Amino acid sequence: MNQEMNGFESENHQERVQEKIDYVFKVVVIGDSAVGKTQLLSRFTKNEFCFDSKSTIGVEFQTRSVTINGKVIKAQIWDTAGQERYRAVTSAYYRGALGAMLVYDITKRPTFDHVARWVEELRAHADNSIVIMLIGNKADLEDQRAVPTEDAVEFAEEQCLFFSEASALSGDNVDKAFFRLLEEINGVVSKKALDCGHVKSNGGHSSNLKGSKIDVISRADLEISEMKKLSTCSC
Ligand SMILES: Nc1nc2c(ncn2[C@@H]2O[C@H](COP(=O)(O)OP(=O)(O)OP(=O)(O)O)[C@@H](O)[C@H]2O)c(=O)[nH]1
Ligand SMILES: [Mg+2]
Repeated sequence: MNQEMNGFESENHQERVQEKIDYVFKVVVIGDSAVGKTQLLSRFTKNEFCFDSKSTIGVEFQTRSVTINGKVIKAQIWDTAGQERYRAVTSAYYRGALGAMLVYDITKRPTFDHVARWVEELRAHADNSIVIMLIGNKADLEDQRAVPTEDAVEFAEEQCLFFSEASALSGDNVDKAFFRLLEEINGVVSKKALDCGHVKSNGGHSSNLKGSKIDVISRADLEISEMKKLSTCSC
């Protein structure tokens, strides 16, 4: 893991890296209203949390530059309202997105039950190589848990998603989850570039991009750990 991945970067660092950005990765944050999308974004980009956050209206994005495998990557993270009536977007919001944070609230079962619908929306509107990270937010509210971690792990396995529980309030796993997503996007982008080179050099036949791994942050220690490689994964 790069040094920049271990903590929140200073403004100086941000200014320095802005001068030489290798890639800009667009990431969208989706999920039901009030699951904590805006606060996760705020924690990752500004290391801030607001208790009385208002529902997002329209679309906004924030950025944070990080270094992954020696490349300076500017994560441009888009946020919109979870509530249907405020969502003036669909295709435009997803256009060009390389990654998605799909958030539910571990204390509100319906927000997890709706995750399948959000995945469908992603599959319908986003590029099919988009990397998806499922996030069970509000992990600090363990005593109010309504979604067992195992249910989310099972769903993530079925759908070939990365998975993590996190807390925008405490900050637990927020950086780790975003970095994991950005690392994976970086891998996809590098592979695409290689495949393009391959196509150019041999005149055709590049392999399709395939998801290969599920990462899970366990409830016990909230650490990202590698899980089994899925042999049945079809994505
Ligand atoms: N305890 C706890 N509360 C959280 C956490 N994240 C967000 N909240 C609270 O949950 C409420 C909703 O958070 P938002 O970030 O505004 O939710 P949202 O998903 O952006 O909602 P919409 O913009 O309406 O789609 C706020 O009162 C936050 O303070 C968390 O990790 N733990
Ligand atoms: Mg919001």
